[in-house]
Amino acid sequence: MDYSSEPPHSSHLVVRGKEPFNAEPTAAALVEFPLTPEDFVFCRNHGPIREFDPDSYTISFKGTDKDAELSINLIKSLFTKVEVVSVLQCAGIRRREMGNIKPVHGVPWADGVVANCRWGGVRLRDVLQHLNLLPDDNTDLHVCFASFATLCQDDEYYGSSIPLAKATDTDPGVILAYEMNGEELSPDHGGPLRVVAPGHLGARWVKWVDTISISPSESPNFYQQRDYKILPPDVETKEAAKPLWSKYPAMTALPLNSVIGTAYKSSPDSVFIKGYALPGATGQVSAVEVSVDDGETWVRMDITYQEGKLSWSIWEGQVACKAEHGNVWSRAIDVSGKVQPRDGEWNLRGVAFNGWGRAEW
Ligand SMILES: Nc1nc2c(c(=O)[nH]1)N[C@H]1C(S)=C(S)[C@@H](COP(=O)(O)O)O[C@H]1N2
Ligand SMILES: [Mo]
Repeated sequence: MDYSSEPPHSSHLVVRGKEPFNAEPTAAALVEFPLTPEDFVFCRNHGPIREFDPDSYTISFKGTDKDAELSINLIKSLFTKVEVVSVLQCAGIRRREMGNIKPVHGVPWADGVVANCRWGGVRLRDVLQHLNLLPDDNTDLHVCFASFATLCQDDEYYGSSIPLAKATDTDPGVILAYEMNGEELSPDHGGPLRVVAPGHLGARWVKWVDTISISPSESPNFYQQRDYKILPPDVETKEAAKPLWSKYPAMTALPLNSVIGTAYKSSPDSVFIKGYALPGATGQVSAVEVSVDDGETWVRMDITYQEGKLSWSIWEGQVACKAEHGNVWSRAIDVSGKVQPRDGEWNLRGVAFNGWGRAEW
């Protein structure tokens, strides 16, 4: 694959792989910004990054019985612009920690593959409705997103899908985004147009999207069918996984999670702790607690930032503790009362790790 025309990348990221370019900031840097500035947004790629001319960029829409095409300029002018704050996270978040249990396959991500941004664009629902591509009965249909214009490692194109009913929900459903944090979406993050699928793992947020089709089945793409699935913990090799991929469901939401970005001695009697927390499928984070005694007792932290139900939460607080050095754990609790578990469960691909956050001071 040709990596000779990569755009320049942010220098604030720890590079985990050059070709394709995979890089993440530290959690300590991330928690300093409620909205993640572009330079601190991780880059996750399965192939080379391409720059496109927005003036000649078009998207093909394929319905069940007819097709249509729209230029990006037309998309911008025809539909009401919406903005949503939503956290984007890669399924491989905290894979390194899972790798401490047993080796896993994949980019060795720490806890920086997460970004809380304001996405600007149009609702997929509005576009499909305008093109008369939205069937009255959307049950059992899927919407497939593809980028044929970019190459990737495991298939002829990058693709994913989401059940159509979910994607065209108005709360908020899928956004076709051309802006990130009020700026034009950069090539690194999928400009001129990318899928923003709040509540779904990053793998569904197809960058440089150029084809959107309605289909009775999920995307046949590798990244929908043969990856981004949680296999049972006794499946330990690629060979053993082969016959099983088709038997397990594609991942949707990532789990309730929390991570400590900073922990330091703030006075002889106290430790200051700051981190982020991520909502899971059962709703927004309602509390974050930390423990300096292995989970015996928990101290509630203050949530200092949260914007709507799709954003991450930033939290901080002090814990009384005289020890010069020690360990601190964090756990998030959501509106349904669900509590982040102590141990994350191992799986072959190292996805969706969400054991208690941990740091040392
Ligand atoms: N076309 C394309 N879209 C893609 C990918 C890719 O490799 N190619 N990676 C996906 C994955 S796995 C993630 S986590 C997000 C990362 O988005 P970012 O690089 O803007 O952080 O994009 C998704 N969309
Ligand atoms: Mo990802």
